[in-house]
Amino acid sequence: MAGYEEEEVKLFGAWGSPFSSRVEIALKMKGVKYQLIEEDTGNKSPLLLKYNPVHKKIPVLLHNGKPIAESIVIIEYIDDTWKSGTPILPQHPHQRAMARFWAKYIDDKLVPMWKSIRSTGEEQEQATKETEEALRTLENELQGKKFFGGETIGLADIIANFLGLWFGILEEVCEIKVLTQDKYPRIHQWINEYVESSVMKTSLPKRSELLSLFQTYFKPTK
Ligand SMILES: N[C@@H](CCC(=O)N[C@@H](CS)C(=O)NCC(=O)O)C(=O)O
Repeated sequence: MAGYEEEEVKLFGAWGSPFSSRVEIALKMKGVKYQLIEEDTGNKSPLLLKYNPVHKKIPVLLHNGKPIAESIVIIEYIDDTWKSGTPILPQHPHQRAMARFWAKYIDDKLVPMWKSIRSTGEEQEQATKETEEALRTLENELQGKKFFGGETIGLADIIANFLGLWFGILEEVCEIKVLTQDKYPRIHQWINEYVESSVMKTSLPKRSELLSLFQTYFKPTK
């Protein structure tokens, strides 16, 4: 849309981060041009610390010099700011509330598991149990639906980005299997629809490259 090209949109992120990827997906859904500033989370830049002094984490969106942190907040900001492209949240207040509800559930219950799933012994058992409980809930939620957002990808789907690509990679690296096809057929179907969708084909990092990254950084010491 006219004028958008003149705007300054910078994303402080990292190509292998599912959180950073969420924001890239939202920007691509809206057709917003942006510059990705690759951060090293082990050696954060002064600018990242300046723009996200509270959490000191990526992603941070810088729009015309104004920073916004936290991926869910950033995605809602993107949806509110750019009316071009594909809407991310529905219009109806109840549907908007439901989208936010599931986005929060996925963020709270599933995403923290990617760290603990790498642990061993009792800790891993507990983490796996909690992950399975969350997966069962999501499996139920997908009944009769293509995406968490219904017929199209919405906020909750983007927040479940980790489940779409990263989860399987972590299972492979950690040599565990939680997300089995027989227990979670709808989630498997969702993953296929998600990664094959046109926006994800141009937004998600390459699986083989992510796998190498996690093999390097996340392989548990045995
Ligand atoms: N709740 C945050 C989570 C972001 C996050 O965990 N970012 C990680 C990279 S994947 C990070 O910056 N870690 C650096 C640190 O924890 O110091 C969001 O949704 O944006």
